[in-house]
Amino acid sequence: MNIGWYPGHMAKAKRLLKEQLSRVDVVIEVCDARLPLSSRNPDLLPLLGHKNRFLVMNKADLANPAATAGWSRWFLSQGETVTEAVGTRPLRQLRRMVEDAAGDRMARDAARGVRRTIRGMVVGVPNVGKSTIINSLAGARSLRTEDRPGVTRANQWVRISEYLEIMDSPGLLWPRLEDQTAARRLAYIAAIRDQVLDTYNLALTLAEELLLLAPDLFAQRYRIEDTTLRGQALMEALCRGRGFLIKGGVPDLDRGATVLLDEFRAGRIGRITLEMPLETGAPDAR
Ligand SMILES: Nc1nc2c(ncn2[C@@H]2O[C@H](COP(=O)(O)OP(=O)(O)OP(=O)(O)O)[C@@H](O)[C@H]2O)c(=O)[nH]1
Ligand SMILES: [Mg+2]
Repeated sequence: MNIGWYPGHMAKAKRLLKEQLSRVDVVIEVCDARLPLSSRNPDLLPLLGHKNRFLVMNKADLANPAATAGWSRWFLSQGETVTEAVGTRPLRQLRRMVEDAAGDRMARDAARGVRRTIRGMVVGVPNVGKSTIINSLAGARSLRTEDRPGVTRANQWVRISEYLEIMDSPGLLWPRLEDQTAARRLAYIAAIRDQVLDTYNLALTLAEELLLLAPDLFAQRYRIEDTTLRGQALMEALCRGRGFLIKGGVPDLDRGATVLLDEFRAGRIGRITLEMPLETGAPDAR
C-alpha cells in the first residue's frame, strides 16, 4: 500500500500561507499528541524562518499522558517551545503563550505608547484541530470543524479579543510522503483522506501496531485471546471477538476494519501514543 495525498488546494494553500507570513507576529504550529513528530510538516519549518513560533500537541486527551510528558521534555531539549492542549476545552495557557511569544512586539509598542493588534497564524497537517483551537480561543464556533481532513479550504482571520487576531489555515501535507510508516500513522489519525486509502489494509496494520503498542487495551476491547496472531487471522479474531459476522458465521472483515479505525480515532480503545522520541533517532529525525 503506497500512501500519497497532496490535492491541488494544498499547493495553493502553501503559497497563500507564505504570503500571509509577513503579516503575523506569532506562528502556532499544531500537531497531534498521538503522533507528535510525524504529524509535523517538514515543509513548514523552512517557511517559518525566524518567526516567533511554538508547538501545540493537541488532542492530548487521546494520547498516553506519560508519552505526552516525554515528548514535552524531548521538544524542550530541542530548544522548542511546546504545550499540550485539548482543543475542545478552555485554552487559557495557549492564549498566554501567544502573548508571551509576541512579548517583544508588545514591549516595543508599549515603549512607543501604542497598542496594536497581535496577529497569530495557526498551521499544521489536516485534522489536528486547528479550527477547533481557534474557536475555543474565540469562545465562538465561527469556523467549521469536522472529523475529516481538508475541512478548512481557505485562510480566515478570526478576532479573539480587542488586541488579538488569529488566522486559520487549511491543513497542509507535504508533496512526497517518503516515510510510509509515518504516512500510515497519519492515516490512522485521519490526516489523510480515507477515500485514497485501502481501509482493510490500513486497519490490519493498525491492529498489528496496537498489539505491540498497547496489547492489553487492544486485546480487551476486541476480546482477542491469542495475541500472537497477525495478518488476516488477527482481523478475523477481532471480528469474532466483537460478533461482526455475516451469514454462516464468516467474519465481516470490512465492518471490523471500519470499526477499528473509527474506535481508534475516537480514543475508545484507550489513550494510545503511536510514536516515542527514542524511535525517531533524535535529534536529527526531521
Ligand atoms: N478528542 C479531541 N478531539 C478534538 C480535539 N481538537 C479537535 N478535535 C476534533 O478533531 C476534529 C478535527 O478538528 P478541526 O478543528 O476541524 O481540525 P483542523 O485541523 O482544522 O482540520 P482541517 O481544516 O481539515 O485541516 C473535529 O471533530 C474536532 O472536534 C481535541 O483536543 N481532542
Ligand atoms: Mg480546519
